[in-house]
Amino acid sequence: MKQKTALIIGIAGQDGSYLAEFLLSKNYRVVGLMLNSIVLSSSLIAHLANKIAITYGDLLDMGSIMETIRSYQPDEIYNLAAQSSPGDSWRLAIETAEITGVGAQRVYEAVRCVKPDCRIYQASSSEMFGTPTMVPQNEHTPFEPVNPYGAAKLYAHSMAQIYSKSYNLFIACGILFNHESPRRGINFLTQKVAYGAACIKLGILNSPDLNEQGEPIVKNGTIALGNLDAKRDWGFAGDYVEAMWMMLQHKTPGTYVIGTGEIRTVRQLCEEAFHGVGLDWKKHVVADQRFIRLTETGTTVADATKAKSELGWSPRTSFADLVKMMVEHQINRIKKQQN
Ligand code: GDR
Repeated sequence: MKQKTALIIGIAGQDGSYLAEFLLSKNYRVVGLMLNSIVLSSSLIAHLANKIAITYGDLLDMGSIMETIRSYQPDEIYNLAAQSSPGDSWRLAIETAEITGVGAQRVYEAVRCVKPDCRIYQASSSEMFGTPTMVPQNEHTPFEPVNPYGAAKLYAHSMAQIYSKSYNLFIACGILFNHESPRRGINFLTQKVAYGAACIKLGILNSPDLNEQGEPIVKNGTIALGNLDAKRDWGFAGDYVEAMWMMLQHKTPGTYVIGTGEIRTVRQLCEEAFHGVGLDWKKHVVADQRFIRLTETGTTVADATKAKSELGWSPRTSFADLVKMMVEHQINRIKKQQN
């Protein structure tokens, strides 16, 4: 069978790096598109550098996307690039619209013009549900985004349906709920908590890594967080990239909700992380108004029944194992830095 080529747009992010490893294990030729400001040797894909092809481009630059598709003739494209922080999306509202929203449309346009038989995976998000009236959410739950990020993702999601129907393109959308890993960016909640618990366990009471406000994430032995009552469905990113691939192997393009179906609060996350290293989270976590969002997303939890029945996908990693993996990774990382 002919070797397939996959283009991963946003390969240097958490999901891109796991997906690249997964596709290599499936014998794909993997091409990664990334921003030229990213330093490959210190990126999340440094260990894959001699196994993949790297090209530089930007979702803001239609020419770079078209040229990449023309040169590599991919069978599958995974669009994972975005301004991916809902919390930052008020401050970066226009950039979020341009990259996360219209950027995805540029990919659909480029495929339409250059290689219309190429299958596209679009990373949609549970943030499109905003304040959902139904809990849990499935593919029929109405969308009601509450931040610029959710609105931009919804634009990209709607355009995927329109391009699919109007031009007969194969565009599958995964509505992914929160997915985390040791490769998560430091300003996302789970990594902030994992890093904080690891520092305090190792006796570091003022950390070198800084939070969204430019202050040490651990300051005088405590970490400052926003809304401790927020509820989320947290899964492992490594499990979720397999669902992306499965969507593109299905006979027809569809939309699939991907999540664990388990709901936890920020407090429960803190408890799990600190308890795992023998600490009481209540002594080390403080609520700080500065991290509260202008509008908080409602209770998002996935009903992934369709993905299970149509694709055969289910999450494999438990919440406890995910948190343990992240805290242990941070402990090892900090110890290495100390040596
Ligand atoms: P989210 O992820 O916005 O859900 O988007 P994040 O980890 O930033 O927030 C999760 C929840 O934790 C609450 N929270 C805090 N969040 C951050 N970052 N920092 C804090 O100090 C803090 N305190 C409480 C937040 O209010 C929120 O409720 C992620 C991203 O990966 C998106 O790209 C993706 O689409 C969605 O998940 C599904």
